[in-house]
Amino acid sequence: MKAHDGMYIGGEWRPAAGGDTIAVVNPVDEQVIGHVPAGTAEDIDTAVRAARAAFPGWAATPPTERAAKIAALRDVLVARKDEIAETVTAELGAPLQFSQAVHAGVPVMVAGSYAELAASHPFEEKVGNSTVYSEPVGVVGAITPWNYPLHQIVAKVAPALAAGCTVVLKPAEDTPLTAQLFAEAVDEAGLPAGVFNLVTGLGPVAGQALAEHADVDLVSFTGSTAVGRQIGATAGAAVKRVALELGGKSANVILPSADLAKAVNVGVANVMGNSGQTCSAWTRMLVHTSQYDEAVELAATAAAKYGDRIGPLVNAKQQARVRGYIEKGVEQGARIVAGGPEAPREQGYFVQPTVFADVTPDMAIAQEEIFGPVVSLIRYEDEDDAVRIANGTVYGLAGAVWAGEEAEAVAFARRMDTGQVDINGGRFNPRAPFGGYKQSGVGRELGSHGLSEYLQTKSLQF
Ligand code: TXE
Repeated sequence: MKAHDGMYIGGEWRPAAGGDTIAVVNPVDEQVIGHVPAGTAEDIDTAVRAARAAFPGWAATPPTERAAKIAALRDVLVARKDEIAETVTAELGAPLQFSQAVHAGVPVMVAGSYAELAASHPFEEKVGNSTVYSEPVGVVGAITPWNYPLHQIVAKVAPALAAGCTVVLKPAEDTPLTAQLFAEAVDEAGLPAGVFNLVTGLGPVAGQALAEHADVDLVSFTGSTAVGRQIGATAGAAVKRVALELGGKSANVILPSADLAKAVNVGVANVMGNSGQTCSAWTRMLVHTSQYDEAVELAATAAAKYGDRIGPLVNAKQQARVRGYIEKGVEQGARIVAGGPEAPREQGYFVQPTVFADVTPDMAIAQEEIFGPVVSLIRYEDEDDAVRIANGTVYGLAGAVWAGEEAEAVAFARRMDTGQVDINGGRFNPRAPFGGYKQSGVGRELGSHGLSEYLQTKSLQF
């Protein structure tokens, strides 16, 4: 079990300077399951100072030694995976099996990939008559959301550490217990004091203080577009590096040659996983007009099977937001074929797995990120029409294409304005860059592209 309930700064556990705490709630039964410190600007400043003090030593640590520490961190995440899964389930509400496989499993893959990349990355390269050094950017302020509590942390902290940066993390206030577990893992792995620091607290207080801190060299943020815009503006004014991973409205394009039943079933599963709280979820299913009615039936049947098998949303605000979108869909003329806006249980922040038919591209449910278990089926006339619809939102984070032949799907995917596309289902690759075109964000996470975010280059000419 997690041993600490404080913040982790400079290798020590402590309460917030102001002494306040935030309650953590289990979204299944709405019971308070713990309290964490409500950090303020003062705590952020203490943590940034600790990270700054640790920076020269960590930056000068040979990459292979940094790699060994990240590998040790991965090993602790493996050893404590049951605890991680239970903690995510307690504060996010995800079914335990999903927490074990995804919430605890994926961060191990990502940490493992950065242990390898830290050891193999060319931090020094000869380019003609120059030597190019990749050097760490400095102190990183990482602000993470609650939807994948540990993955979001590891996807920022592991590459930052691999690069030689030091970090101050402000995790989401809904899921801070997982972040405390992560800090324990860092401590257990033997990372030097101050290399990683955790400040729990509210977004507009601790998060904003971190984003605005003059001695933070790079802010890496994942969350809502509204906050991302603000953080980008602050970073722009200070001329500092920023990485933003924001919302999505990804298209799942089913071409007529595809295995329709498989594409629809996997497509529905993709949205229902994590109760739809996934920025890359394929929330718009694009189906050729000749197969539309059949796809609607398949999707309705698939969604109905989820009934009780999905977890709640993270909090009452998200539940209200998603139910509001379902009502708006009906108002704007879309047809519910599974689920609906009514809450399925009296207790907990549950929303019914919902499928909309007769969705047109201009509707709010086809344009805006809902972040719940809601999938919209949109019909297209021909391939050009499908491309127009797929690209017709302000977002461009992910997507999927299904076709009889891979080459046909690839040709379509190349026409999509989006950062990642799964071909005939795809498989997660921790080394594949992940990030957005258009308003889905700036920068990439994962793999060597993710590592580069935390590096700056210096070239010496001879
Ligand atoms: O996000 P917030 P919310 C989208 C999704 C969701 C919506 C709202 O559509 O429905 O955003 O979610 C911190 N300065 N995504 O309200 O507020 C906050 O404490 C600095 C997509 O939960 O953006 C938390 O740590 N930081 C997404 C983090 O920002 C601030 C994942 C995210 O919270 C801050 C989550 C401020 N002023 C939501 N205000 C994805 N891309 O995966 C808040 N924060």
